[in-house]
Amino acid sequence: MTADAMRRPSLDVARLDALAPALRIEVLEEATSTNAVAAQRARDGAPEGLLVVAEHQTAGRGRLDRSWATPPRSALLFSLVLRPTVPAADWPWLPLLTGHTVAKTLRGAGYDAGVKWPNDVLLAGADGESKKIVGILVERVDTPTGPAAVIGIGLNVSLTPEELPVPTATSLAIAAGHDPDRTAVLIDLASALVEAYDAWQAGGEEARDRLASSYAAACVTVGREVRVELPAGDSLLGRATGVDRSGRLVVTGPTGQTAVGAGDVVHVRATDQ
Ligand code: BT5
Repeated sequence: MTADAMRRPSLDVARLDALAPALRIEVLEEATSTNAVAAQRARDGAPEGLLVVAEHQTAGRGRLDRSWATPPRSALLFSLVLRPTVPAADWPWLPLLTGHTVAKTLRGAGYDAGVKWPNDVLLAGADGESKKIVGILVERVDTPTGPAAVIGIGLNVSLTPEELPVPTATSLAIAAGHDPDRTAVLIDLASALVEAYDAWQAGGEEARDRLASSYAAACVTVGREVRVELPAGDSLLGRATGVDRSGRLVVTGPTGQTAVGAGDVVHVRATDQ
């Protein structure tokens, strides 16, 4: 690691014991992608609750072959192995549950965070423009003991304005004016995720209804005029009017209502700003 990277403190691994026994933590100085490592561990039999954390990623992944980049020790980069028992039809809610929980946790810590459908977490800037602070990549992995889900989260913590990989990004430090303690933020986020996931899994139909209404109420995309860019290069224009029972965004336009799933969308852009 370069001298520049060393100026930032590493995670305090001893304090992460606070997450046991619900989670088993593996902290790596460097990984290609924590999602790739967690997926391999799941294929090798890792049980639910393995949390792979990296101080740096050399091949951080976004959706659709896009990349995720942050300087060493400037971010929280982690992937959680889950083995959900909910019906397969409810799996698409995992990314939404994750984004919703992360946004709520950041709001609890005083940040003006919101979730953009399906699962980008944005912070409102002083100029009123929202910027991306968290990226979430949920992948399904087939393993010898059944399908697993890998929940990958990248949160920009101490990046300076010069270090942001794209102009649409921001960091907690830029918003707060000081560097937050990464270890404390990781403990808060990981415990909130475990709690929300357990309640959703154990709560049956009622908990899933609750998530659907609480997510739709919190999602900053609902109520906006949007352009949804589709993989074939065409796009859908209309007002985002809700989120259906499958977690799809409902867009109401001149030709009626269309529901789009997260997997079918390249970008969603608000057009009413
Ligand atoms: C995402 O993809 O937002 C999901 C990113 C998930 C990253 C985590 S890190 C831990 C785990 N291990 C992995 O390998 N991945 C997960 P997407 O919606 O496709 O957005 C990717 C786009 O975000 C890029 O094309 C850039 O424009 C932008 N981007 C890249 N790095 C960023 C950053 N640090 N902050 C904000 N935006 C970024």
